[in-house]
Amino acid sequence: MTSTAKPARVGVVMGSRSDWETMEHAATVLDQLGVPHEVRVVSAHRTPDLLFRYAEEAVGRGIEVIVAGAGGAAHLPGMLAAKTRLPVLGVPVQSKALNGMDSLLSIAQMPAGIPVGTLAIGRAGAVNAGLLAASVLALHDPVIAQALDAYRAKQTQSVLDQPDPRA
Ligand code: RP5
Repeated sequence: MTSTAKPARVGVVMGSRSDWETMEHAATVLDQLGVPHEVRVVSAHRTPDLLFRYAEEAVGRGIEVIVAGAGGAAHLPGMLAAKTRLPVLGVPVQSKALNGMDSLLSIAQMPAGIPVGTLAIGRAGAVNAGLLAASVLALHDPVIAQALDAYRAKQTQSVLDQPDPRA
C-alpha cells in the first residue's frame, strides 16, 4: 500500500502482522503529512531472504528512510541497517513477556559501525519515527517541511487552547 499514487519515499516495515497495532501510528502520521510511504511485513527470522531483498532494493526503488518496528529479539531494524545505507529508524514494539524492554535493547544496542536510530517503546516511538522520517525528507522538500511546521503549530495550539486538564 502507498499513501498516494506517488512512489513511496518511506518504507514502514514490521516483523509481524501483530506489530501493525503499533506501527499504524507511524503510517498515520506519514499520511497526515502527505509523505508517500509503503507498509510491509518483513520478518528477520521468518522471511530472511525477503529482508535482504527489501534492504538491497530500497535505494533503487526511491525509498529514502526506513521505519522498522519489531518486538522481542528484535533483529529487523539492525539487519535492515546492515544491508542498506539508508537511515533506519527502529521502533521497539511492546512485547508481552518483557513489556518491550527486550525490543528496546535489541534495537538500541547496535555495535559501533551500523547505526539504528531508536525511538521509544510502542505508540510514542511509532508516532515519532513517522515524524522523524518526515523531518529527514523535509531537509530537501519544502512541501513536507511546511506540513511538519503546521503539524507542530497545531499541536502547540491544542495545548494552549486547553490549559485546564479537567475541562
Ligand atoms: C517479532 O516477534 C515481531 O516483530 C513481533 O513483535 C514478535 C511476535 O510476532 P508474532 O508471533 O506475533 O508473529 O518478530
